[in-house]
Amino acid sequence: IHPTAARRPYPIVVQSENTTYTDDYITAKYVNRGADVVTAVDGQLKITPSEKLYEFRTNRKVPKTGIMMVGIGGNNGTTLCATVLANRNNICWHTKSGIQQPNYIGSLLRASTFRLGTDANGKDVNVPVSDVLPMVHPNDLVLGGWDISGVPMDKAMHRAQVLDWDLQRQVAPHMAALGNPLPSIYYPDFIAANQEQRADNLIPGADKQAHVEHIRADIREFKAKHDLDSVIVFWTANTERYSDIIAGVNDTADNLLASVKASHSEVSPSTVFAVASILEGVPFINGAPQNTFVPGAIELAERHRSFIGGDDLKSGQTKLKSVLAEFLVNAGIKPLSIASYNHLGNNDGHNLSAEPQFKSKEISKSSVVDDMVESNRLLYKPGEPGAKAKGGKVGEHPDHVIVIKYVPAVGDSKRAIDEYYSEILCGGRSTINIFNECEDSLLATPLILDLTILAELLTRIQYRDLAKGADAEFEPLYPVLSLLSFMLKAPLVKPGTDVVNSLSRQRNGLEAFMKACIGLEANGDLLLDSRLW
Ligand code: NAI
Ligand code: DG6
Repeated sequence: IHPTAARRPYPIVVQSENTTYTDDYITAKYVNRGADVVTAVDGQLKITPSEKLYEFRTNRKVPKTGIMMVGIGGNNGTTLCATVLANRNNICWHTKSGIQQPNYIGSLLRASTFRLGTDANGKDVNVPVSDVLPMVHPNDLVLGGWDISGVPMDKAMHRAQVLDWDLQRQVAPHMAALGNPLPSIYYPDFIAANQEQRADNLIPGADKQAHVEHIRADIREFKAKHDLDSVIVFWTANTERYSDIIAGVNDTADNLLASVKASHSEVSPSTVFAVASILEGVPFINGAPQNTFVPGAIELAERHRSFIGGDDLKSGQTKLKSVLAEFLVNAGIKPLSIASYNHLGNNDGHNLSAEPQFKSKEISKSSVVDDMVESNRLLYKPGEPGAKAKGGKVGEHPDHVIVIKYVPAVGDSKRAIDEYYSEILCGGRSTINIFNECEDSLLATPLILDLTILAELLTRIQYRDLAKGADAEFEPLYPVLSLLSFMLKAPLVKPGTDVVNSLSRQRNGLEAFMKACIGLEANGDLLLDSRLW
């Protein structure tokens, strides 16, 4: 534990027979209430309320945790390291408006709250999300990772041009102490050709099996060197092109492992990192949009009960879209088209100026309104039975266009314009235009921290189904961590289950889960006290 990061004792006690505390665990019984719906022949919906009793058990020992970022020398990687180091060392810096303190604004865990209940006066009591269950403090994360660019971390931070100069100046010695990024793997076909000049820090050879072994050894060495209990591997490297899904190549775990052995050309660097992490039993999170988690990778994670999460950080334009589209559709207003444009001038923008990499980003940015449309077939006509899918979708859908342009002059400061063109009462039209300007990496960094800290927490939570008896074994959660969806553009979910894109539903889901782990009900907005005599 770093000396500046003195930690408070865990601040919450739930007084209920359903919640028990030992030195090692918080254990809570939880009734999962739902409703089973059957449509009868006459179209009537027959609904039966359902209840299932679970027990959740959270290991209270917060482990010494490291984050290994793939792409640590990029804008997100260096911004994350510098801001964590600034917070840890309490570095304040001069800006043109005064002295700035370090903080974690933008982090759901560190800068937002959950409502726990009401006090004796009926007033809401809200606590920081990070107080609800024992979790790693970002200041305590041990930082490391790989980059195909060998530029030392202090110089890489200068190259990124994200942070104020006075912060860079003060944090530079701490950044330099992190050393150089570990060499990484580079298969030129997967990222834009314009990235080639960065690639000077490479693990030699083209043998993908040897690359998996190399990455696994790096993870083990990092763990041993820093005496870590836990490591999270995080892909914040360049967006790759999509991998083709080919039967016999990457469709099953065994085929994927065989393809790694054969150094098949469709196995991407990010999938190599995912396979290495899964085999090493450390969580792997994909912060970029490409299909790292080919079906074989998901099956491999299931087989090894190793945690994975993705895809693509949801930092600005898409986050707003997951709120606005939901607002319109839930208000009974019908978006006819959503046109989203943005330009940026950082290295991410440079890489995305190549068509195959743009395509990956276009896919992750496009899917975000699908479930909202699907939930309201009053506004959007459903597909006729047997109708063919159009653009992968059945039924009526708004036009949805994504444009990204590379404009070097604006650097990391992304400018995004969105037009929501909707149908309102009796043929009327409404147009909402949004202009959004922000430092991209300053929005992305808190998301990477949240994802890392939540992923670690979720490895410490086990559950048992009490319908199987009072002595049923505790099991880990399902490996695909859909609870991370709030921070991700195209959330990866358990195959066969629905993706939730609505930002508020994603947040409510996480809140309900964390509360279930301490034996509390999810926040309802029934607010009977304010509605009854
Ligand atoms: P960046 O281009 O500044 O950094 C990426 C780094 O990855 C570079 O230093 C590059 O040398 C390195 N790299 C490329 N291939 C590698 C490999 N195989 N192994 C190790 N290192 C490799 O990009 P930035 O802005 O940091 O973004 C990182 C990723 O996160 C991109 O894929 C981007 O699309 C995604 N993203 C970024 C967001 C943001 O707001 N900055 C938000 C959402 C997603
Ligand atoms: C251009 O869109 C660059 C991208 O990497 C985005 O900045 C990033 O994916 C964040 O996207 P959004 O839509 O959440 O702002």
